[in-house]
Amino acid sequence: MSEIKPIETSEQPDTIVAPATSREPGAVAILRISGAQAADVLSLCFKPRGSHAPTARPRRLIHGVAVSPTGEEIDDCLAVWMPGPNSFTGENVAEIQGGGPAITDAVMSAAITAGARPAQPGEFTRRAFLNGKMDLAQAEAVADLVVARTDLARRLALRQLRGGLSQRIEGIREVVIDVGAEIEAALDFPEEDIISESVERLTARIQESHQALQSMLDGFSKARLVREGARVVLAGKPNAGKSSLFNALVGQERAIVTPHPGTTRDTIESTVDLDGLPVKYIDTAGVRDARDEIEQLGIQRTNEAMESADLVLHVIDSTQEKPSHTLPIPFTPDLPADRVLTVWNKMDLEASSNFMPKDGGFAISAKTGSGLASLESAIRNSLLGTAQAEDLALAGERHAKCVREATEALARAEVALQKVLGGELVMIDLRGAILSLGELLGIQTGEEVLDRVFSRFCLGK
Ligand SMILES: Nc1nc2c(ncn2[C@@H]2O[C@H](COP(=O)(O)OP(=O)(O)OP(=O)(O)O)[C@@H](O)[C@H]2O)c(=O)[nH]1
Ligand SMILES: [Mg+2]
Repeated sequence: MSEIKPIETSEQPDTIVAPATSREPGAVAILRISGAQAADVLSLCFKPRGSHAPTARPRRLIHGVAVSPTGEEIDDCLAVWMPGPNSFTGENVAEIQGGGPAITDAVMSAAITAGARPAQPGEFTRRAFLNGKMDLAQAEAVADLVVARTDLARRLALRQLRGGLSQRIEGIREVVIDVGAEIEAALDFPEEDIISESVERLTARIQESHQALQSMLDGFSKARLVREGARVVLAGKPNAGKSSLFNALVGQERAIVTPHPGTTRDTIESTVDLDGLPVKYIDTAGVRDARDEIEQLGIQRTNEAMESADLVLHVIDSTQEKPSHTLPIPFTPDLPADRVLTVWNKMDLEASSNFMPKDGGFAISAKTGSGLASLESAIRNSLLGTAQAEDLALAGERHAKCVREATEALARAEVALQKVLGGELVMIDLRGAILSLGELLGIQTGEEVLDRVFSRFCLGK
């Protein structure tokens, strides 16, 4: 039987609680509470050691004990009180810092008995968004930052959280609104046609916005690689040295290497951080006209891996093939040339010093490591090119969809304006572009979109 009565909920959003740290045992686990009743919930499940109330000194850690609804001591804890609106969610927020999972569970049930309810994934950030603390693109960056796997991915997410993407989109949206306002004004006075000098100037402004959005779209596939990682498949004939090269690239003896052709039967994967780009290398079974059923199945997997690859390294044994030939990967479907790098291996056995691989191939030795550094920078370069952080601004299909729609609408507006098809037609497309850009920022975004965005957050964020 609980001695504490749940607090009555008012018109305001209910008070939520969730662990903000992982459930693994650790030195510190943090429970986060947010909502109008956060102060009451805190007072009911946390008793300060000193004489001050737990809310007496905002934003300062205070020492005390967490207590169960029956008043039983759970453990020594620290608590911090952060009254709204100057808090992460914009609401009253309290955090209780305790120890491992059992302590967190006990404090969490005390908080629930005291009137809070368990938060949904992403609900704290959703409230921050709804309270105007950040726009939708910034809110998404909170989740990206948590899952960033490399330093570059972290920097891109932080840039977005600081408003890098939002400011660019907002700037373009403002220009489109301006142009729209000018055309709208002309529509109100139909006797004064938009004179051709204005048409030129307005077209130029639309074009500029269109190009800025297009260059963001161009960088989108690269931004995806930084966020999700690139798949790089090593393929070629048996015994070419694929597994040896795989081990050298991942920096560990992961794959079995033997002098017998047909050693690797199944695909083997390992991910490395290639100067900020997460790269998953995939070693495969050598491709040949195999009789053995297991080997045939392995080769089938090689082909499947190649189909989903962002880049294929075609590994060739340079002691077996002539460098003057352009070699396709045997027994595999044709791949576009920009998705394949040809790698001539075993150069340590190559007697002639003027071995010149054809078509920009790379001469390396998986055994000695020679040529590996330039191969790695070529891999990074063919995946990312010379893209700079600002070209990698779009972080996710939702962003790309909004920008794509705005770009298409601006292209139509441009044509309509050029052909002087009439202001109303231009306005339809300008309004479309303004809506799409607003959607990216979360202006007038429906519940459904918000549900989708916040459902991928972890609990407690
Ligand atoms: N000298 C020399 N030998 C190499 C080099 N790379 C691989 N080898 C040798 O070539 C043989 C085959 O190497 P693996 O890495 O197993 O070749 P693979 O392409 O994975 O072969 P499969 O798995 O059978 O398709 C082994 O004896 C390796 O030691 C190299 O750069 N130099
Ligand atoms: Mg192998």
